[in-house]
Amino acid sequence: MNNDIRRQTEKLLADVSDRTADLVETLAAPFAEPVVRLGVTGLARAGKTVAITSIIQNLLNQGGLPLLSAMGSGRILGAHLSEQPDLTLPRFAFEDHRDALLGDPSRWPESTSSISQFRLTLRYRSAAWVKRAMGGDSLLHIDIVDYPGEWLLDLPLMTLDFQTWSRQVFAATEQEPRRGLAQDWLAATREADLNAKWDERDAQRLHQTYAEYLRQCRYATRVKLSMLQPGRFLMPGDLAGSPALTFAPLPLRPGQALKNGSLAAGMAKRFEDYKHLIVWRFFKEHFSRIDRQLVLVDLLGAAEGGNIAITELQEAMISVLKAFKPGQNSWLGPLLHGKRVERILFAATKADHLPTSQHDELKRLLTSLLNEAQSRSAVAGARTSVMALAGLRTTAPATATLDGHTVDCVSGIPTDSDTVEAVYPGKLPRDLVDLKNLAPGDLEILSFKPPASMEEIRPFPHINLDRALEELLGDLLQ
Ligand SMILES: Nc1nc2c(ncn2[C@@H]2O[C@H](COP(=O)(O)OP(=O)(O)OP(=O)(O)O)[C@@H](O)[C@H]2O)c(=O)[nH]1
Ligand SMILES: [Mg+2]
Repeated sequence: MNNDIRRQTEKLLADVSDRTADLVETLAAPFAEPVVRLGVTGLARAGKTVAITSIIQNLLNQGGLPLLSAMGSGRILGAHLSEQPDLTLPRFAFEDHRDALLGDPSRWPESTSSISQFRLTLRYRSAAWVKRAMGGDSLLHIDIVDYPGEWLLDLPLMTLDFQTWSRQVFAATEQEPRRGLAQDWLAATREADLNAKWDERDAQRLHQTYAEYLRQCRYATRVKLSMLQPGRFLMPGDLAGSPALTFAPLPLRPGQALKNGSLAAGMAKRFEDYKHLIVWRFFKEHFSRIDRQLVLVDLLGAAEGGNIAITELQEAMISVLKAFKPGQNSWLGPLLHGKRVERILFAATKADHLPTSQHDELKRLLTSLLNEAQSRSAVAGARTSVMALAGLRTTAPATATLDGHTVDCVSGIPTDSDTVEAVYPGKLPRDLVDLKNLAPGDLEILSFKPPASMEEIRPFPHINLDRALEELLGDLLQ
């Protein structure tokens, strides 16, 4: 069977089995305990792990979430950890991440490069007397799914062929900072003979130098680029080293014919395999089942990277928004069977780097970034909101005198220090254009250590985590 027919057949069979599963789920729904699948995503280092750890810690140890209305009004009767429903998915390592934060010295959790899941069950008293009269206390299972935002950025690849995608990747290296960061990969590509017979080691060498270039684009100091495809190259999960990830773009023209059995033809095949075996499956098996979505956006991090970093963040948001607008996407729409994410919250993370007086500004800037992105990609049907958030508040308000004026600061323990310091981060501009054109040093976003005084049995300090939960889940706890 040739590859295309095999793929079509697999998709058809998967579709039939999906529809059967949907039907069974619908028939069983009135008897099942309510479950909500809450996706938490964001690009690398956006703050997903910290936010989820804090959500779980604060729900388990009630008291720190007064603006979650069910909590504030005392209707949450208890929270406990339950067995997650998908036993083949990695479990979100809540206890490890929490213990890292509680350690002495306290550490930020390790970076995670894959999807994971966690089930937390809330027992609550409904606000509606009819519901109370009928069944006493109610249960809500919250299945939190942590997945890399990079995987959503693979969406546009599905409609591109290898040559066109390659052309786009090479065109991007004509500008700094990509040009400088791409030098080793471009040199390796120049040495490669595209018509030479396929050899796995050539593919590995090109893949490794290309993946390293992507890592530099994300992690090098003050770069913070976002449009880094394929997403799995940065966040491979358990697929690191697999053939489906062993490819790299090549200097080709759109429509250029590729010699059978050559390096170029082999790379093009791997690209197609990646799309169909990995991207398609992620959207089908995981993305399609999400009910509510928290998208964490490190706008302050991008601001450090300047104009290009913010422009790329905006492009990334366009891709993310398109994933939530499946109707306009020829392959994604049918795969979701009409199911939609019902609520999406975009949160500007690490708001504790700024004094409280600037949180509205941060929210406003993220709103304009999204509005510009949305005008090109409106989200139909989903309730969308925006806020400033910190999964873990590491700073306290402070003031200082600067050039004879009192300015709002934050005080915390900077990563490279052991003592509490008051830091003036600068002032966020009101406008996105001004944010893109900040001069180096206008905004000085220091990293802080986690606060030292946290305890296992107490809620963690945060900013707006309760507002975020109310926005995402409040209606389900009525
Ligand atoms: N001050 C502050 N820093 C934060 C907060 N959340 C995350 N950070 C910082 O951002 C880093 C990354 O946070 P993570 O939660 O690991 O981010 P992630 O999105 O899970 O990152 P990956 O797993 O690498 O994709 C942390 O190590 C902290 O330095 C926050 O609420 N406040
Ligand atoms: Mg993580």
